[in-house]
Amino acid sequence: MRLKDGRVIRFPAVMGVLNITPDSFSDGGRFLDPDRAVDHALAMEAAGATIIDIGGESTRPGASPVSVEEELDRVLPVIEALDGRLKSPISIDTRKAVVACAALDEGAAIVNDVSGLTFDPAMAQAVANAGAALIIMHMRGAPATMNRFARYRDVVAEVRAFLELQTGLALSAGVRRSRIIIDPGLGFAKNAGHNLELMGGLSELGALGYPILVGASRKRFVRAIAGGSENDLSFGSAAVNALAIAAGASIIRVHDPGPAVAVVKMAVAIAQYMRA
Ligand code: PMM
Repeated sequence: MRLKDGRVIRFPAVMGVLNITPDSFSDGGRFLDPDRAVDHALAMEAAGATIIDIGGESTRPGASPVSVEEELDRVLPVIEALDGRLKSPISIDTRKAVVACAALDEGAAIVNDVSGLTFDPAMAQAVANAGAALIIMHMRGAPATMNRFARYRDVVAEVRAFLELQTGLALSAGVRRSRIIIDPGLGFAKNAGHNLELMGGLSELGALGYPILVGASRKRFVRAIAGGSENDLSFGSAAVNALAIAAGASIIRVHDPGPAVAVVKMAVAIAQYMRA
């Protein structure tokens, strides 16, 4: 994918997660100090991440929203400090257009909207105006309430319909087709069974014609199925990531890019020989 500034992201890519929050699922509280956050972003790039996803609002189930000011205070100093030091593009993980615009002004190139353009009516236009890339993720409700909405008749079809609608919205606002990425939103208003069904139906989402991002790293369904020890979570997440790549995913979002790069290399090597 070619970004506005000419940088190219080669797929499949590993996106490293940097949550600057006190309460995120797996790395909450670790990177609230800007210097530590900057060091971690650089370390993830050195380990092979080619996108760094920076977020200042926790989206774990039940998390309470943070104000625009708080979110900006968390992410902007880090994005600013990374300017000129990080080669990889930064994606800003936010639902708010004001935060997205400020981050894009500081050099971020991608907006990762976990609400899939449902939270802030100004988001699609903001992304289009900046010429940024956009990740449209499926979610229902908000992190504080989403578990209530984990009811589907056909989760793959419903997620696909949502993504079709929201990518259409992005296109009408002027976001370039070649800069849109879709994401089934594993764990967002979905139970473990829904996540597995979505993994099984990734190729149906791929039929929409956009690159797919899969974020499974250390999520609750991995814990429920693979187990909760450090090793269980790492290897369980790696299994999801390998299968995602084999099913055609273009980006995996992970907390530990080093092993994920090896997973991608291996999965890509085998996927070229997979038979229908
Ligand atoms: N998951 C989380 C946060 N942001 N963004 C995208 N596009 N896809 C995801 O699956 C996703 C996301 C929650 O996980 P974290 O708290 O470990 O960052």
